[in-house]
Amino acid sequence: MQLEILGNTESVSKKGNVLILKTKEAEARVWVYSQTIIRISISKEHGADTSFAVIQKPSKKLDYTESAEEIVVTTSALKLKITKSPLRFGFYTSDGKILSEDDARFGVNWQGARVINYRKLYPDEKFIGLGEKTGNLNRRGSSYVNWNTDAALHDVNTDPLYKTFPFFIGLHSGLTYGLFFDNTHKSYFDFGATTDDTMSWFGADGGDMNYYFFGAQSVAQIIEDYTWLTGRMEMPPLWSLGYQQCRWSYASAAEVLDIAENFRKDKIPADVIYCDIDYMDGYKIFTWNKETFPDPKGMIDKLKAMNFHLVTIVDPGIKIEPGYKQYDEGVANNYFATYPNGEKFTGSVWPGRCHFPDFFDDDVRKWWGAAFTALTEPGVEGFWNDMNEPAAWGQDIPWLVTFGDHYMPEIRNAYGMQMARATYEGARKILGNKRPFVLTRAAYAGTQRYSSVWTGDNSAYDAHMLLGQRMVNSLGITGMSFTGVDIGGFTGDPTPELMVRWNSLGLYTPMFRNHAMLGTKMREPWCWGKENEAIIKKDIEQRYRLLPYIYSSYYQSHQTGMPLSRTLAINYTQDERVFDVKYQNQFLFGDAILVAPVESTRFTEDVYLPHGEWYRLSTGEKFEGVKVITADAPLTDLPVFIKAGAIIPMQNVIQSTNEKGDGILEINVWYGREANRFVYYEDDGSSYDYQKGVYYKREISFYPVKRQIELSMVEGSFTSKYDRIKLVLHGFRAAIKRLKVNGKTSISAHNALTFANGNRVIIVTF
Ligand code: MIG
Repeated sequence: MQLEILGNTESVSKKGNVLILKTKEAEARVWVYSQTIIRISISKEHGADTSFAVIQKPSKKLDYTESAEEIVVTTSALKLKITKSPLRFGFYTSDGKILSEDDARFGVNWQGARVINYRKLYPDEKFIGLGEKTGNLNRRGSSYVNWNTDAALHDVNTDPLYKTFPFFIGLHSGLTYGLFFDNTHKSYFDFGATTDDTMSWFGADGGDMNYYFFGAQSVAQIIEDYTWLTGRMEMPPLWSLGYQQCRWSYASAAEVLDIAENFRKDKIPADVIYCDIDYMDGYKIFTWNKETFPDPKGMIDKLKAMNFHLVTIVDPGIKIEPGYKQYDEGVANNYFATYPNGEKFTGSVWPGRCHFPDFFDDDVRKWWGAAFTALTEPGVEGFWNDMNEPAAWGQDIPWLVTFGDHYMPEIRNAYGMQMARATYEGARKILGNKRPFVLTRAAYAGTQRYSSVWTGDNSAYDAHMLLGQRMVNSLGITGMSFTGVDIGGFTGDPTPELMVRWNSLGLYTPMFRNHAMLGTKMREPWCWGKENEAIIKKDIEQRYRLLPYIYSSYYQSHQTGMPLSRTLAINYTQDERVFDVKYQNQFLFGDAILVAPVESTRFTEDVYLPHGEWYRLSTGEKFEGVKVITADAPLTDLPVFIKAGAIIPMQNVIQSTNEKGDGILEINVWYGREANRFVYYEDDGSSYDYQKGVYYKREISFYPVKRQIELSMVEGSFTSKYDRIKLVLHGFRAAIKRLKVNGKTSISAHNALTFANGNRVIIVTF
């Protein structure tokens, strides 16, 4: 195999907004995307410039200076120093601090078709990111492969898994940078995993050395930039944020209805129930089993009457069976993946021998999307995409399989994303102004535009619960905010303690779904004895209490890409202790709720509270930050802390998001020394009218020195579903002095104070 290292620059030119540098081996192109984002693409043979992930175009401007030795590309925030001989790239802050640079010796090189970038590794450098990966929060010392895989039975070290997010953030010398390697081939990341401590590297089996460098000086800003580049999620349907109950499988309509009824009978809030593969006729996609689900519409109507939404699974494999609509149409139109000789590729999955739609093709996506009427007509609004790595029985799919012009190895990692896209676009069209819920197992960078994700087949043991939380936190770094794990663990049977504990953590997961594998014990909240059911119920109720806060936090994801579940590395980047393996699973849920996951066998836990002051949610006890505390952690009370100054809107317990509740929006404020604000957001929770200004948004601010709370004017034309606001003040030693509503009205708050549950309460009617 030939090794070629990028050599000396032979020519430099600028064509419009792209700077072009040629060496004997290849051509490097440089674009500025924003003041903090620069793209470099190095290729021996630049082809069409396409991306599944990126939705932005480069800026029209590129400023650079050139000397005999180097070229410097400058933005207001960054300097890219390009050394000409040999051609090497180094990124600096505008004031000249080095962020990241090529290894001077090896830089970019090729080993055959494989393209690699060796980069200098700094002694204190840490790495976070790559989305759904096993291992520690700090990925220093680890290496990973991206090759979307049906990783059934994966353990806490398995790699690769289902998804590909070739984006990481590097941290060193008090600085931050990000790097997105936009390449769908099998790819590799090595964060200093070898004993050579001088280099980190990444590369791919083929394609171009095509990456985006992010130079913003905070993790939050880098996430904002990355999601500007690759897109952000739309507002999710509110019902999908409620409790979701799933199982492989509820075997009949009667069982589905029975489960739903049980939630209502036991007054356990829930919004969603799922049909896994057994609802279909012989696992044929877009069909219903006539015996077990004879009247889907009748069933769904009954579910709707109980305020339940139904989500159904779809797999990519289309059964080979003449007479089956999807098969006939797929064959007639050549919609399936083939071998190079045009023969259709056949693989076996649940339905038996199958062909696989080429989701990379526009027509195929349209055809697939339109087929969802079989599900939407009876009333399904949620679509669960499984097996889309793609998976078939056996270890692998022949690498000869072609999708259009591409062999599978070139684009396998984007197949699941394109299936989710087809599903989303189809459902979007059919449902008109209604928001679909899409959930996918396989994904590539940018999938947040189409779908939520879950972490696949986890297992019912503690280490997997903790791993799942790290994965959710890590997915958040890579633009995926709407994420979840199978609560309880897919494989195996959790102990009652694990089930209760996992559920108490699950309520603080962006997607709150209980799911279990075929053959495991039943998992629903009432399967664990009366006492445990009561705890589970209370925790699910807490989820519903928090929905106004959760929904507002999703608005942040929609606006800025900031995820719901935030590793502490986002806000406390320079604090070494948040990377300590002991505390690495802790996270902020939204702006202000710190959650410390605890194994089900431990009833006290060391918790690291970062900078600031913190209140234990359950007791009101206050703690100084930058300290480790030992927290009680009985199964009834997961250690959850509220940041001083926090503003958290809540509502009363409702049984589903369809219920109006008591009409009171409860704004909870925890006293803190620093001023704080929270953007409260609400809309109809189900349509796209919010994109036309039909929303309700106001800023809630707390000023400790003035002892003032302010509710700003409302922005948007939506009428809030709450007709009263109640302020609940926690940890205030003295009353607030002033309450300012809508900018103008300023009233003295003293007289309005009453006491309830030890907290001072003001009721404001507007
Ligand atoms: O071969 O549809 O990860 O959530 O329950 C297994 C059955 C196929 C794998 C998914 C899991 C789902 C299961 N599926």
